[in-house]
Amino acid sequence: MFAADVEHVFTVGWLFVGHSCELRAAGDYYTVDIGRDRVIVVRGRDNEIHAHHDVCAHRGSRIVSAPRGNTHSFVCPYHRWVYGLDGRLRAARQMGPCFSTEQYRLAPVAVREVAGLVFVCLAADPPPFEPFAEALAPQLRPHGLADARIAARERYRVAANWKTVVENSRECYHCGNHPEFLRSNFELGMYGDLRTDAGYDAVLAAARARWRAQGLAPEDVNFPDGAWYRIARVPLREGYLTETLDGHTVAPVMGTLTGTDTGSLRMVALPNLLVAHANCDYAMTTAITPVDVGTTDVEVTFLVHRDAALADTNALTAVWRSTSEQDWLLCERAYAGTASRGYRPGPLSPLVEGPLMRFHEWYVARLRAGVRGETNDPS
Ligand code: 3BY
Ligand code: FES
Ligand code: FE
Repeated sequence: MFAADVEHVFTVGWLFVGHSCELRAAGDYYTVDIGRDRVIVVRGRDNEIHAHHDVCAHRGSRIVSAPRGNTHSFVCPYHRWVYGLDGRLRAARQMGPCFSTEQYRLAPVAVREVAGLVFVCLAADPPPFEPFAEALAPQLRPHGLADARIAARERYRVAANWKTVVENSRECYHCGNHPEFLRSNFELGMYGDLRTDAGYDAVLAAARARWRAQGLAPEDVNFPDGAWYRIARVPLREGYLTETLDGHTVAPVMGTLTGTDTGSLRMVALPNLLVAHANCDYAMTTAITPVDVGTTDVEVTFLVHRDAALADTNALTAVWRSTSEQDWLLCERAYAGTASRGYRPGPLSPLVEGPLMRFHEWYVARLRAGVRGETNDPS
């Protein structure tokens, strides 16, 4: 099942791979590993973002050794074939008179950028990206991520299957485990959470009216027609301008936002952008990589205004260091139990675990489409 997940669920559709602000200058690149594939994502001389398989067109060697950096060209360490940033072969030594460099290049990978987030698709015939981009851009662009800078990054190796980690992120039934998160966040308001509260509804309605007045389009997009993404702006608790322990901002207002009254923009892009939050002063993305059946890598990235001078990053990362670590412990315990002989699936709450069921439906549909070879499934 793990091999099938990687082969089908992770290679059929779009995957979040990182931020465009890390690819500011021509030659800036990073690599991402997806199962047995490694993709190089690079800013070309044409100022476009390109993605290539890290596989030499000669005898297949991996080319790049540093996971990120800046380079003029990609030189294969084996026999020194030289590729341009656009993936074209520029030079190959001693290949005889019949050889033409024009016939060879690094195999291209489909890549798209929207409002500073970079996605790739390993499928030969990628599903459409535009519906997602059109839904996300008006909401996220004002937060200025494309021109931000990475202020901090936390990496975790979690002893749990990737689906356990996704399931955990799809419900707030367990949010009592997150005292730091609940300082600024309501426990309600998660898509598919049917708990009602007149106080929350009133706060949300008032916030939406204020956001609309600022031109922050407040319409939520919740996995339309079973699609792979969710985009929603939610209010924070009274007195909290951002998701910090004390509610104070840690950095200047980002992008073209006109003030701090922006709430918190929530994004999910299945299967691997577990969650992203864009607040008025910082943004956070949490991306997962499946390593093996019982291991998942997680990368949490914090972005702030490019010119923000942070004395230290503790105030920026405190809520998420606590919340992430609480979540990984919950996931590890849940995975250990479900992997044991004593496990029988228990009931899910129709009140608060609806989003998990939606994830299960999405996963099964994806897997089925992948197994059948229907790679161009728009969901
Ligand atoms: O990602 C999580 O595990 C939860 C779900 C909702 C809030 N968040 C901290
Ligand atoms: Fe890359 Fe030979 S394998 S140059
Ligand atoms: Fe959690």
